[in-house]
Amino acid sequence: MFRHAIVRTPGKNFTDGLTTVDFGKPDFSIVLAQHAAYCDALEQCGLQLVPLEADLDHPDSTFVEDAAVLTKRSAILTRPGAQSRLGEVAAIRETLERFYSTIHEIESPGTLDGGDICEAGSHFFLGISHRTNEQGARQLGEFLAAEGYTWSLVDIRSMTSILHLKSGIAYLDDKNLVVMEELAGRKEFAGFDLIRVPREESYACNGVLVNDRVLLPSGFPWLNATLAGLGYKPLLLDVSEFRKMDGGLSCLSLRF
Ligand code: CIR
Repeated sequence: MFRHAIVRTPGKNFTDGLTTVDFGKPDFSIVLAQHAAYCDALEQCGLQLVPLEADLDHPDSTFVEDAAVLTKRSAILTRPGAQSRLGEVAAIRETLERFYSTIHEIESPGTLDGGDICEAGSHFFLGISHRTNEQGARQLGEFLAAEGYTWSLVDIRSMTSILHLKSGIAYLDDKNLVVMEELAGRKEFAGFDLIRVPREESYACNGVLVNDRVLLPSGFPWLNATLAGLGYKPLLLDVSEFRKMDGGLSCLSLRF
């Protein structure tokens, strides 16, 4: 069970952040409304919010997930792969120090974005992307192994359709792994029960299980119906404005 979620209000320069997609410029008033609805949904799932104020020095800082990886026993501060995001980690450190007595960090030349890290029960998938390099992933792997987790690398550098590994996969529970069609054939996922998402709904792979609900982006009826059919309880949220900046549901919070 998660009890808390760190979230950060988007700053008014949110649209100056990084993006690789061409879906137009986010409308800031809708950004704020969608973020508020996201926070309400987390509360509805039973979480207590740890809200951080907008950080105008870092336009992408509302995507708090990229700055840390959290396990049951420790927090691992990342070293984001985009230069403009490196400074986001300091504030997340201060916040996590209130909750964790063990804090590790990824060190240079390692780089790592939390969006590349997918916890799947006692195993972690570590994405190697244009943000997370092998040194960063292996440093994280050592911290995880010391806590008894297993891990494996999933190289997504040849894919142009996703920024982070978790843009294309989401672990639910009981070995159920939501996976975009392009990744479904990867041998790394053998042993898991794959929910293969058709190409037209790939974006919906960035869902997140929060206690008894699965947060899913609205507008993807196949995955919504499929998860409901498996007994999950989807909670649909419109994140259109975050999608324009390569973001989604998982990256907007750090849950623990
Ligand atoms: C970035 O490019 O870093 C942000 N605009 C989006 C980060 C999304 N984070 C995530 O998927 N974990």
